[in-house]
Amino acid sequence: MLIPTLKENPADAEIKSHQLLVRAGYIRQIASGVYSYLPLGKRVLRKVEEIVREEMDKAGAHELMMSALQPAELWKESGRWNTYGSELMRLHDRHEREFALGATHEEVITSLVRDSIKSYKRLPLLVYQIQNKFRDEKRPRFGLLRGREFLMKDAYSFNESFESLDETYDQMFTAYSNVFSRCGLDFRAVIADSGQMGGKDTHEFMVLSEVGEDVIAYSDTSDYAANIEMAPVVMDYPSSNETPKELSKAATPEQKTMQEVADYLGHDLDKGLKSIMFKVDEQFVMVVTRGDHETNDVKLKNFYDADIVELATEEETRQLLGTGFGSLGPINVPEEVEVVADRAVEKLINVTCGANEEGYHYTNVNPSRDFNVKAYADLRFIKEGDPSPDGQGIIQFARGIEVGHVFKLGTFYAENMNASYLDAQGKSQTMVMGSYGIGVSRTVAAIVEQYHDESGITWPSHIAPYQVHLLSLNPKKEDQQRLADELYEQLQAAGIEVLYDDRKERAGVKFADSDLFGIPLRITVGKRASEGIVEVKERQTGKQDERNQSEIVDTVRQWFDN
Ligand code: 9G3
Repeated sequence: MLIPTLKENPADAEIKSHQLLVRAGYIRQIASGVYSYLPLGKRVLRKVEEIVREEMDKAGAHELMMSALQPAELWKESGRWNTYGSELMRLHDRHEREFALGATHEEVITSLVRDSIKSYKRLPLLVYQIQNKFRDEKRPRFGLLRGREFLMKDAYSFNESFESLDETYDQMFTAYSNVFSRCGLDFRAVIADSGQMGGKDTHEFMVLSEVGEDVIAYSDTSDYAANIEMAPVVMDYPSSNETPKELSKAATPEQKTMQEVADYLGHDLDKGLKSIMFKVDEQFVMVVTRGDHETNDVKLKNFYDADIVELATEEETRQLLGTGFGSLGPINVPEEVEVVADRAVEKLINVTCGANEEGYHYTNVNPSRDFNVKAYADLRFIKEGDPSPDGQGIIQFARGIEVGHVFKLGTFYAENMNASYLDAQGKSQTMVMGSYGIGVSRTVAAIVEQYHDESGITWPSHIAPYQVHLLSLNPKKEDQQRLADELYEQLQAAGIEVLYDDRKERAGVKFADSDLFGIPLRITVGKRASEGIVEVKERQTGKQDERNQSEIVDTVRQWFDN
């Protein structure tokens, strides 16, 4: 059987799930972010797929399989051919026609449905597939957590109205909660940012983990949880009772960072203004925040409803404002620079900011008096300790791995691709869509992140590749070999999934591999084989016991039943 285990962690594996899945012979990388699933890995993948299938079918979705090869025309119709850069893997066929490898399937499913559904009687429609997706990530890493070819379940709903979409969305929400609970995961559904998808509500299902790339802002007393990218800051900033002083200028010759300037001028960070230059689509924008806050680029993008938001370069900044990043400020900026500020700035009194002159800062700056802004808006990242947006409790942070994402897409694709239906009055209406994704291969890795110990993986019982790992310690001994062979037959005859290690290897090698694999129950045939006695050990707890051969099938059945 192909299970190439390794004693050492692969050099490029930084996190436990990546290390253990490779060392235990579950996966092998063939290119950056591209993996093959070996027999143990494929069996686990199938177990997670089956849980997803059962919950999707229970929710009334029907499985289909779309093509991974997608004609560019569809992406030109939706207008997305050019909004995705090099992340969308593109190729030409033998006739030089343009194709994309499927990164997602909104365009394909919409083109399928618009040609086959014409009447409101056929809605709502809910279909899904489980298929490899291709996204040319700039920095693939962490094994299956961020790959360039990965297994996704993607579902799409077509509804008559937003009310109907709400119902489908809630059904999917429940199905997702069931999937991740059955996978044994500690997860949270968090309010997310719908990004360039347009659409309204969207939730991400996050598995709590220190290696998660996403940060979740959650309330310490209510069930409020949101991706930090979009978590709104809902708080009243107290008006300062200071009297505004005369604006003045101070030399800050060596001071570059916010902290150095604050220390030099003798105030805290929150009495300084931080000005960051962005390019929002083609417009230069200076975002001003309080010195102890961070600009949230996703909020900025949504504020401008922009396609691209990126930091301006130092030379662009120098050309515009005559100085580098160390002394930027909103006072007297040229008109091609638009100034927006976070709401926390509006009522500040007597603060400092860069003078747009190398080595100088203004002091006693009073925003409402000394500079004007296009708008004050919620443009900063929420912070730990801020009040929870739902008004209950205080915000804490946690890191999460996004394993699912449900979207209310609205009519974006149906409008762009003419997916319409005739309503009960015979009037043509635009379909309303939802899309619902689960990262199946990413879920496998997330499970390992939550289920492992220092010796290897400790799978939840019904995710493991096999239920029982049967070891014969000394196959040369006739009585051991015979008992182990008999047990193998008995367990299989009882319908129990058993992996049998009958290799001519030292016991230590077999035990080390067994700990790596993480199969829930291990049955070891050793010295007491002559008495028909074997050892049974639970992988997760380490609890072990001796059993007579005649009790084994019942012991295993009972163990998996409760
Ligand atoms: C692309 C590329 C990357 C992408 C997309 C398109 C993310 C893209 C958002 C979604 C929305 C939902 C159905 C399943 C659930 C998620 N990354 N998204 O559209 F061309 Cl290269 O995929 N799609």
